[in-house]
Amino acid sequence: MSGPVVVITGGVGGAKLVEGLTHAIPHEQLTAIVNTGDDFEHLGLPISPDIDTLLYTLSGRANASQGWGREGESWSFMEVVRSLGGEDWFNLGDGDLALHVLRGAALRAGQPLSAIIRRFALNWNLGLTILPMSDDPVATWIESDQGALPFQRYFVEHRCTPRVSAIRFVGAESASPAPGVIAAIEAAQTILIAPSNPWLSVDPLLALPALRVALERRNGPLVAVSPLVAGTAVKGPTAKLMQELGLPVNNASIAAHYGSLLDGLVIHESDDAPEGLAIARTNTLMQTPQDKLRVAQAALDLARQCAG
Ligand code: FO1
Repeated sequence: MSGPVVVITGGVGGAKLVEGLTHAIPHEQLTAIVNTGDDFEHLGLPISPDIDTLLYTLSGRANASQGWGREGESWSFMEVVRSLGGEDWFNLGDGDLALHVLRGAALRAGQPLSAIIRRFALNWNLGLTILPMSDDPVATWIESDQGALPFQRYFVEHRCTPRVSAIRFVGAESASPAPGVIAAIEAAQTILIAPSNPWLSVDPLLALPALRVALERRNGPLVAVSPLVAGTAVKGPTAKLMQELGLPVNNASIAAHYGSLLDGLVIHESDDAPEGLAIARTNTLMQTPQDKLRVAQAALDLARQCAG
């Protein structure tokens, strides 16, 4: 696959596929469009978890076992916050703090998020293009049996225990795709959806009208990697969420969720194959660099097969 590749990603699983793709194709051919629905302001600081997880993962700084934040992080800031009775349900590591402080200063100086992230990626020598889905605020809200919760309160404070009845993306209707997002989609020979939670990490992007239309209009292959491994989610609330939404926890539900957008689905070798679209099977568990490269290659190969 020689042409440009766009990968739509959010969360930890998504970052792993993007890392695999950076070893499968030249960096200048790869654009990651990242979910910002998880973003929020905490202690006056702008937090962009899915972007930061990608920056850490691709720069080799990520705490892989934790799934977020930095390896070898120190926590002096949080110790003092706690001692002063500050909010401590959301942990900001001392190194992580630098991203939020610099991002906040740049945003207050009027720089768009996309320009800030481009500069961060450049300073960490990341050759691929990383685009937030939008420079406008979009906030994922969870309707649950504990009431309406902003995403991080659901995910971190309540540890995904509330029972979810609906998910809303406040601001999506009026948010514009970030500069370069539509152009990247239109120029892409291949578009991949990473093994991110479809309802929480991919839907915020699909809720941006102009982004969804751009995906529907292009006729190149669009392939997703299922977030389910051996019939459940590797990490995070995907399986629990699907049950709460009344959906069978299987790849047929994943395929149905993306509907006509999808040409192919990469599924775990032992899982069910949904009808009506091209399927590739591999071990989709990504723990080692070899795993990530294998899954990236499987997705690119399936896209090539779908392109005919
Ligand atoms: N997740 C947690 O479970 N606990 C935390 O204290 C926490 C802090 C945190 C700080 C910065 C950041 O970028 C991510 C952080 N996360 C934390 C993970 C975050 O909630 C998730 O990465 C995404 O929002 C879901 O994909």
